[in-house]
Amino acid sequence: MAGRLEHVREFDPEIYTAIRGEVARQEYGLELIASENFVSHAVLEATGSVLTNKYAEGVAGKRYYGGCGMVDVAENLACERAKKLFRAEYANVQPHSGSQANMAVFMHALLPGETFLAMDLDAGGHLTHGSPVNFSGRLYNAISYGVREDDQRIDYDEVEALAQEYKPKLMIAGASAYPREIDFARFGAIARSIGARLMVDMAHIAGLIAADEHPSPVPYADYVTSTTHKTLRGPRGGIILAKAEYAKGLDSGVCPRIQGGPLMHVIAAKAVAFKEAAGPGFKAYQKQIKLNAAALAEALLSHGYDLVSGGTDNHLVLVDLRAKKLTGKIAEKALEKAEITVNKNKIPFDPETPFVTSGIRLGTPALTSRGMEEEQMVETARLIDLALQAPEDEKHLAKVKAEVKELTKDFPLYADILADLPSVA
Ligand code: DSN
Repeated sequence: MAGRLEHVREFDPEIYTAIRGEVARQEYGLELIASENFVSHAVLEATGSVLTNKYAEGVAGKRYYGGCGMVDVAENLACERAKKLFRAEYANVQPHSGSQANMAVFMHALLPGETFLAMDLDAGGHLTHGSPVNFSGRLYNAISYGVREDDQRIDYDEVEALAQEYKPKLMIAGASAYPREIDFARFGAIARSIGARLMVDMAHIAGLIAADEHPSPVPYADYVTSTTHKTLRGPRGGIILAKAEYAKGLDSGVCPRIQGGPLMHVIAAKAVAFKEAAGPGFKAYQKQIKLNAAALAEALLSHGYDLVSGGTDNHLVLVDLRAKKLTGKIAEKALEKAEITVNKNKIPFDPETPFVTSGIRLGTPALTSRGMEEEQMVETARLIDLALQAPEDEKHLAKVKAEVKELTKDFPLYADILADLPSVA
């Protein structure tokens, strides 16, 4: 947030109070949602800029509206930086979200009713990878692969067999709740063997990939989609990377097929985030995210928690709560009362519904952004365990919350912003 919000405070105290309360929540809580992060002040300023006022349908240099000179500068910088960061031939930085990025690729690669193969949401995939309640499952013929029951890892032989059986036109790799490295080379080989195109949705691990902390899908995939706000630590939004030959088709896949005017303030903020990701410190940051996830996993194991696949290779840990006789729903609620924010999450072969679940998903990008290291992950695991020992005891959870606040005080995040935001009576 650029500035002191004095205009919002004066004009709309209710919204001001909600924003101030959220700054305080982020400052004094332990944020463990694996898909969230804390952006820099530079990204916040660009997101809050007057670029929000500009309509710019089309692409830089070829717009449907006048006055696009400055936003063209921003969009060109964002595209060039994204291509360089991920060593890609083409980038489109206009998708408003990861779902829009995926939808634009579907528009380009498939006709309604055609077949694609992707990871089941229940096994760790994503809503837009063929869930029957999503456009992807409603408009196209979605075939799913899962993980093995014994080690909860992707079974590449099963993927290959399904590819051979159904001959999908498009294959999708990528997940939103999978704690292990994904073998994009293997996916590429399977896709090529059946003449399918490969889309990789790298949203969760884009930051790791930018820092070479996870193998890149770019050499193997026809399309790579991502959000910009997870490990990558940019503003909320999506991008598409691809081979140059798909440029024209993907540009129109985004606009006019699924979007009109792009969000130019967000595109400028994406450019800032890509510059940060190419700069000094980002590699060490991504390395620390992984070290922190490994430390959190080990500490949770030592407290007797079961982890899906036994651990983690990336930024997230999926906890199977069944041995603790807890559900994801109960755990999420109890932890929230202690200002530890997680999301309930299905585990593979989960007997519970998505509203209850047997698991919680934890990620370390946000805590790492505020400077926490392995020692604080051990402490975080202790606080999680402490809260979950009495998940319905309000007094107990209030005590844990006080400990959480103490821990966060040593790792200021937006303390300067909060100091500039007086509470309204
Ligand atoms: N909602 C995101 C996540 O939490 O993984 C995926 O879009």
